[in-house]
Amino acid sequence: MEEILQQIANCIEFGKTDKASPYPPDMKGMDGADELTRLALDNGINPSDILSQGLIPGMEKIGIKFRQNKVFVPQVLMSARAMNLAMKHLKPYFRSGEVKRKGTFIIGTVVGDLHDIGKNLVSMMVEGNGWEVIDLGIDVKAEKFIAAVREHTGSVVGLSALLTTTMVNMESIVKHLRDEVPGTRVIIGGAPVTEGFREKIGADFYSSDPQGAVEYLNGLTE
Ligand code: B1M
Repeated sequence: MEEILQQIANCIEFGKTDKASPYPPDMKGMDGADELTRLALDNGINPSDILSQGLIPGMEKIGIKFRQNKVFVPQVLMSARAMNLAMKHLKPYFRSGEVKRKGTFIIGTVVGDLHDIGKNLVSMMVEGNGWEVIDLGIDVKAEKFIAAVREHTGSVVGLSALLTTTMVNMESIVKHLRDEVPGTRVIIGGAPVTEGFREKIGADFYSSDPQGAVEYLNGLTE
């Protein structure tokens, strides 16, 4: 059992989606995350173990390598694709409640801002670490964040911005969230955002990369 979970973790880490994929070259012809997750379930391995001992360790490793500049956006996207294929097999167990998520994370790029590549990476990394992610997309107004938090009580909110002209919109979103749904935790990030800015607007956490957001979220569950 441990061996197959280790193989799944490797597929996630190295972006081996399925047998047909020629990437990475040294895993060509081998089963990928898709086949191995199906095989693990067919062999009676608990879906929670597949998540916690296969998918999550693989995503953690790629997150750390990305932080250390040992891999770049394309590799992370391949890992996320492998993770999505594995997740497809686990979805029924999430729906039935047999596999529990760590919590819900609502993310969006703030109003006025159309950049979504960084936001998508954060979203994939957080999902791969066992959280349910509700991605509100780009150009998201405070009202939409508030409605989502009301629908998913206790969720954590993530705000992304790439422009100096739109990061300022984070301030009013945080303020509205504080007024409307007190106690909601807010993480902010994006190239122009800084720790000093976080302090100024009163958000709970600033992360310069996806891994920091994952570590903060996981810390909330301890
Ligand atoms: Co835009 N753009 N852009 N652009 N664009 C930048 C950001 C810019 C720095 C380019 C430049 O001038 N050198 C500049 C901003 C200047 C500033 O404000 N300081 C700029 C500009 C000016 C503009 C327009 C105004 C251009 C124009 O039309 N005149 C316009 C604005 C449109 C709008 O949003 N209203 C515009 C448009 C676009 C495109 C649509 C063409 C395209 C976006 C496509 C898309 O996202 N789907 C685009 C792109 C691609 C860029 C650059 C080239 C790349 C951004 C990117 O995706 N980086 C960018 C220049 C650059 O960075 N080299 C630029 C890769 C991504 C992985 O990094 O998003 O930083 P990033 O995410 C990181 C971290 O920041 C962090 O994790 C990610 C992974 O490490 N992170 C979080 C992000 N969100 C987080 C949230 C968290 C935690 C961490 O917690 C919640």
